[in-house]
Amino acid sequence: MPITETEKIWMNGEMVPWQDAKIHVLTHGLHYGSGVFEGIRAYETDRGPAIFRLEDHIRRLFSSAKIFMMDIPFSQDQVIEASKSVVRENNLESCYMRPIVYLGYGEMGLNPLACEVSVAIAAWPWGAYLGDEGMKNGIRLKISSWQRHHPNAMPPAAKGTGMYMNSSMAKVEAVKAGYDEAVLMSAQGFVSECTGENLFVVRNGVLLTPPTSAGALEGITQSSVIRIAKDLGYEVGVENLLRSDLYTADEIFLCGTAAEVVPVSSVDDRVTGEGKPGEMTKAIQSMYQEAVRGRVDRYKDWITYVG
Ligand code: PPE
Repeated sequence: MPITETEKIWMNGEMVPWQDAKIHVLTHGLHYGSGVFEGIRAYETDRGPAIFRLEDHIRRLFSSAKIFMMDIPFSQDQVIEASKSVVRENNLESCYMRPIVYLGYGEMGLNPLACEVSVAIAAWPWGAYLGDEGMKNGIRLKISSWQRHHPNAMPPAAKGTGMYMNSSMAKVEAVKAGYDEAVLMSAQGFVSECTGENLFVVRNGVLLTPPTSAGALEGITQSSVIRIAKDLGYEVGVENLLRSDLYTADEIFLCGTAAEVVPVSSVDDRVTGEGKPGEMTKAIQSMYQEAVRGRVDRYKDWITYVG
């Protein structure tokens, strides 16, 4: 999806004009994928722009960095304040935000410990990640021939930049085969997640999602969906799912910050339920859209106003 340029990007403590936010070609992160990042959305509310679950995203950014032994030279509070200022200074009503921590220029080779750690935060307006049509009528999934990372090969709990080569290969395979998105299985044979989204299945009226031990990111949207679903009175379980569970599910949807809540219409050409978004999916999708815009009192703790 194309990027819409905004005015300024926060880099290592300073606001830099968009065009000047550059790095050297020998940056460690470019060669070895040594970085961690977050994807965050801000939404228009009746009190101006608000960032959804900002503190939780920044906490995960720091956890990811800890896993890879990257010492972020700012406090979590500083990164939170910087994130708010990026939305403010670019006069954005709503946007997608991309904080990234990466090993910089100056050292080469596989031992990263001497590398300087850089931090940047960009923000730009971004539409429906899997398309408006998919949001409304559902998308077509294909199970990938690529597996999700084994937890002892790459840590699923971390959002490491280099880890996304795996997602990209799965995405390309699915798109070239005529599907919208790929589902990755774990090395142990269980359903893990999609290339940039967690996955939920409805079976016998119960909402189920795979655990992190199946290689899935501990999604922040996933946890929002679990809370919303329970508040709507649905039964929710976190458990391993088999490939066949996807073929026979009554409803399936994906969720993530960029994607939001997206219905699935088929998996490997097996039509999901009636082939159109199911009741639970629609109820959760619409409550999520209200919650992110600060319109639901019980979810106000998820909202950080930037003003
Ligand atoms: N799994 C993966 C692999 C993943 O990348 C994401 C987010 C999720 C699950 C959902 O996590 P959360 O956003 O906390 O609910 N993917 C981000 C990046 C997408 C992209 O770079 O493209 C996102 O949604 O921002």
